[in-house]
Amino acid sequence: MLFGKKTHPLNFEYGNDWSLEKTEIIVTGNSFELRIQCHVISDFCTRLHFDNSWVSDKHNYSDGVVEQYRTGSSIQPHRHQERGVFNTPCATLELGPAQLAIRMATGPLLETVADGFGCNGQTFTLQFDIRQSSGSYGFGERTKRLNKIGESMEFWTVDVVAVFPHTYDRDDYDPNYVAIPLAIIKSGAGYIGLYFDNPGHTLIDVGNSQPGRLQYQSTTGNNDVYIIAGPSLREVVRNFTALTGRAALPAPWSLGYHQCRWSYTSEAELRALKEHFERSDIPVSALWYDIDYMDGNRLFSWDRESFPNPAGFNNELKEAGIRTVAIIDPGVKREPGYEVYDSGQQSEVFCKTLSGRDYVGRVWPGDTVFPDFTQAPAQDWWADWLGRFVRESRLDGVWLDMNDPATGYSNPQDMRFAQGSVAHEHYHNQYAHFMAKTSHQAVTVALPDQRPFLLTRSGWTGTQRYSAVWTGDNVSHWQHLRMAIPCTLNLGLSGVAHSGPDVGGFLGHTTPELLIRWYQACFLFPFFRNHSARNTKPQEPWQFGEPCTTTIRETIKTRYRLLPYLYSCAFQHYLTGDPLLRPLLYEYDDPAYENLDDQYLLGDALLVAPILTADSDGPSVFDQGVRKTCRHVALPPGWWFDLNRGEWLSGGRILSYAAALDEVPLFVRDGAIIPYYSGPLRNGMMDLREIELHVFSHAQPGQAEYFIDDQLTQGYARGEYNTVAIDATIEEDRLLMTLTETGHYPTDTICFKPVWYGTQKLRQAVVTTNGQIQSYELHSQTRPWLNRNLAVLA
Ligand code: MIG
Repeated sequence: MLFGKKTHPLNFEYGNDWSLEKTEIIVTGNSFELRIQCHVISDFCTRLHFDNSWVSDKHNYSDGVVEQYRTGSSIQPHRHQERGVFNTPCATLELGPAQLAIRMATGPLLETVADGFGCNGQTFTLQFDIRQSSGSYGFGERTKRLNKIGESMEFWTVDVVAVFPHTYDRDDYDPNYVAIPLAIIKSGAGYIGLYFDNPGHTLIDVGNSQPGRLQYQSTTGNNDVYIIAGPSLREVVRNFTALTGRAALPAPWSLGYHQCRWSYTSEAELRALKEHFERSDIPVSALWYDIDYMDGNRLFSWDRESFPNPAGFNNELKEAGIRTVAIIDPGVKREPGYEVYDSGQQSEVFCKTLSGRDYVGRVWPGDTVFPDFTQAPAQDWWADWLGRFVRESRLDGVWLDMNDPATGYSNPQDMRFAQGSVAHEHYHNQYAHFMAKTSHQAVTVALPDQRPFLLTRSGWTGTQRYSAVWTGDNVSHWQHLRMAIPCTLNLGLSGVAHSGPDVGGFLGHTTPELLIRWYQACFLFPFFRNHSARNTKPQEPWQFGEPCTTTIRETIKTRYRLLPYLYSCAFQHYLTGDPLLRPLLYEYDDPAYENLDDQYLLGDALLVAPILTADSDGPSVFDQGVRKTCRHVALPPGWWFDLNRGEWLSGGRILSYAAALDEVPLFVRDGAIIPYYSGPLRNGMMDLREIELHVFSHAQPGQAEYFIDDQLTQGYARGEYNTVAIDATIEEDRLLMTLTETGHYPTDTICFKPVWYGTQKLRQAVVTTNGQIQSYELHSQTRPWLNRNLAVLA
């Protein structure tokens, strides 16, 4: 596959005539016929189907859209002047022989250029006029900036390091591990989502080769284009995640801090690691097994010399509040006599070549074969092996790697599906997706009524239904640290709400300053894991001694203190599709924020503006003998509480902010109520039945929503949870809080204690929980935030 090449717009042929049929508009060119149908998917979504006469396999292999939205009622077109028109609840679509105009019921209009769609054989293009557009987002996992205007992006999942070895320490490679062909376009006053549901090789050029023109191209298959209503960015994302699914609620431990390395190679090393965490007073929720736990890289095996009793050891860790996750690659060692291989071969579960041989790649175990996760026999076989392995080893989660799929020097195109009957390209981008889907099912069965935790490297639209994503092999470079923010933000806008980078950087050697800044930049990311490659400088939190260890410890602890908030953001994602991590644009639709990607919001209340440059790259200042690095912080309108200085700042402006090495510019919105855990911290063990409600109220009354469930089982999915509406106001010198719990979970299972951050001196707090009144005398105390103790009234 040659990346970076596309069909020149002048090499397409465009339609020159059109006619109407019952449920189709038929466009003809000299060399092709396009039959265009329109389906109402829901009130918020309309689908256009382009059936190209050159495409022989007309089946859409995509598993991106959830079942419920795959069928729709087809719409009859009518003639209006020179155009064929489809009227649907969310949009009116007007078609000419080569033009399409999309008029959203919510206002925005998107039109193609004069030669707007056409074909070159199987290759298909749609080209929109985006001269009026100043922002474009989504596109899944990407390098570079948040706003993709001016970029060209390909959708073909790759093992980045294997494909771009020489460009890899830069930040401009494309494609990436995950492929999600979603373009969110700001058009005039509103946003429109276009989801191109074609799992083959596609690309979207957003004004890169021709400014003002968005070009979509697909090289195989027919195209289903889902048009998704806004008009706000929030509504597009909510609607897109309704269409393609949302992440289930995570187990709280998976929202904790994770420690990984390629590789911890023995039980003794892991035990020492656990003891080091405890000795350093740094909580950790999970330790990870990279490939070296296996016996010769054979799946579902342990190197028994180094790991004599994995189940016993994993249980021992669990008792100390530490979970374990093991890496699972798809490649099965091609070795007659190895049970996993033999049984797979007998059941014919491996991908085949055109001639019907088992397709062979070359990865860690040597020659390897690859399960065909798209087919039921392989799904059952995998569920059996993986389920048994997870259960018997007492693992808590699985880490799916190399599923791009990485095949070494072996050409992946030779890998076919369904006993060789389906060409590679139909499932290439979905290999990881089906691996995640199958593994998710396996773990759900193996650990009944728990919450499966999976992490995958590659993925397709909708993979968030099964797994979290990490953004693959980054480098210990400042550029890669900066890139982590826009990349994670765009993943969130593309439906993948649970993701994060390797903290500290995977390849290359990190430095103390870079490591600290990386922890600070990512300590509130949905997935928070330090991971590094073999032969690199170790980068566990204590590796650089003091004062690094203390700074990192407090950063990690603050993550745990905010775990109830992270959990409620995850709950909100499950219910609405709102990502946990959001660009400012998500909450404040201001042109000033269209390109802003060096700061972000967690939920709608916390603003994080980390230091992303080395102090030596300045600008820096000396403040009372302490060296501080400066940056600009855009504070949206209203008042914000500065969690480093403990003071209220007025927003609607850009601040210059200086932060010492142990500081992260962190602000809370006026009117926010943040649930905070102030109990003891030991690894992943937290008793979340006692929660503090930190009320940040200056000019606005406080308001928030909290969710209560068992945090353990799938009960919430059956409706067993409560929503708590929280209000806070001031009356003279009293803080009045009202908590109203509704839902299908027992009430009063959690004790909420108020903590006050306002400017006013208060004497008392009166908390009314479901009608029960309790009052608290408020006394001055402190609460830890990063490396500061802030004075509060509690
Ligand atoms: O070829 O399992 O992205 O996180 O440590 C490298 C070893 C294979 C790539 C993953 C990385 C992991 C590594 N894997």
